[in-house]
Amino acid sequence: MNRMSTQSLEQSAAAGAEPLKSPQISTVVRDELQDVPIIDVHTHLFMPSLGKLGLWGIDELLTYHYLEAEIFRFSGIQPEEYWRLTKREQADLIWRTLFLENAPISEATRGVAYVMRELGFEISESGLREAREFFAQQDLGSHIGRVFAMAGISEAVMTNDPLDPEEGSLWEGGATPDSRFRAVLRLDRILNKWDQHWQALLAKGYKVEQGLGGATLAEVRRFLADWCARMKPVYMACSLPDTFQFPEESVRGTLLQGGVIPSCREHDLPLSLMIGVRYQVNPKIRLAGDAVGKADLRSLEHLCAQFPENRFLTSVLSRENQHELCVYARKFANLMPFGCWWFLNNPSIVEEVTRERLEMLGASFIPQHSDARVLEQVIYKWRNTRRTLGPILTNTFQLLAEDGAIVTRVQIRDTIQRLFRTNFERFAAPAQVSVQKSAS
Ligand code: HDL
Ligand code: ZN
Repeated sequence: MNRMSTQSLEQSAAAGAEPLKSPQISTVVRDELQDVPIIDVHTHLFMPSLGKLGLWGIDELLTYHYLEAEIFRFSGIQPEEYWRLTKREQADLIWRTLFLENAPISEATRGVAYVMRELGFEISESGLREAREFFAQQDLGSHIGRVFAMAGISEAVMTNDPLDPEEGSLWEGGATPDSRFRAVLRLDRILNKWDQHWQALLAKGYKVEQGLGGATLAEVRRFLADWCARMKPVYMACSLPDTFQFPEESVRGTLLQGGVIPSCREHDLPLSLMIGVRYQVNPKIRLAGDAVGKADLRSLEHLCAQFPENRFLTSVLSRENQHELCVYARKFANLMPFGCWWFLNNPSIVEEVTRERLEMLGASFIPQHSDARVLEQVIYKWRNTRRTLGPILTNTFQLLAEDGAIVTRVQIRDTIQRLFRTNFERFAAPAQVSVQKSAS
């Protein structure tokens, strides 16, 4: 390695360009991961002006559908009986059963235990009471700031449903934007449940027909244009079943081809496809009742190949689909894999998926999103992501150093910035996502 003069070494050290020795790499990776202001590219959080849609506080944390799935395994309570309880009674039951009577060792229970500890509360009867008192005194605006700072995120990307009667009317009434939140035009009701929702568009003055005849596709594009103007989304999105096919002679196939995909091009927006859900395999447990299925990703291949001008931000739910998603991302630059979604967001799987993505895609993917439904979940979901990815990125750079390249703090910082910020900023609607200079 060429010797640098002492002075230039000091200059380069200050600038982070000094070659790192292998043992230094883990500390640099940990620090840069800690410092990066992450963009959380998919959540179910809401900006304050969307009111009660935004969930926060200990009773919402405890009645998260991930924990509801677990309570039915530990407690003898039947779903029908559980749903008759009040939210507080549900939270009391979950707290007692999953946190006091049993060790909170699952990913979702341990996460709430971490949030409680970070906020200064014990895992005890009194801890729950004190937490409730704390949350009752919080002002949401400043609480959001505190929670985002604790989680190390700068923005949360929302999931906004224009056909949800409550949310739609809030947007139509002029919901005040909040720079910490980005909007997303979520299209499940149009693409997956057209038969149940086409009349909502008709009622709003869009001349659509159930059979998609007449001016329907143009009117769907006009509906999307109106909502793009209202929400200024950073992408359009839809979750899709494991049986999703494209092309397909179907309502969804026609609406995608003639409505959503051209509209995304018109507005320079990616389309987020979240593929692999087996909806409501157990409807008795409601939101917790969805499962997973391996999808045929040739649908994705056809979309990326047929629409090279479109960008597809894609997460797949089945672990068995992850490797082929990486292969497809190598074939199509308009495909951006993101996140370890839902049943994948567990360290054992995040590690496998992230390693194969780094090996096959370098830093050209988005490693994670929180999918948070309750504000304070971002505290544990992003702490867990940093904890899981630290050793993986360290190993990646140690291998690079071992194989003869010079590794520097600047390189590590730039890689982490790309993974957790700039990949999204460049892929999403550039006009909407303020490309903030990364923290120096
Ligand atoms: O469709 C989605 O966006 C999924 O993330 C569902 O909301 C799912 O219920 C979920 O919360 N997964 O984490
Ligand atoms: Zn989600």
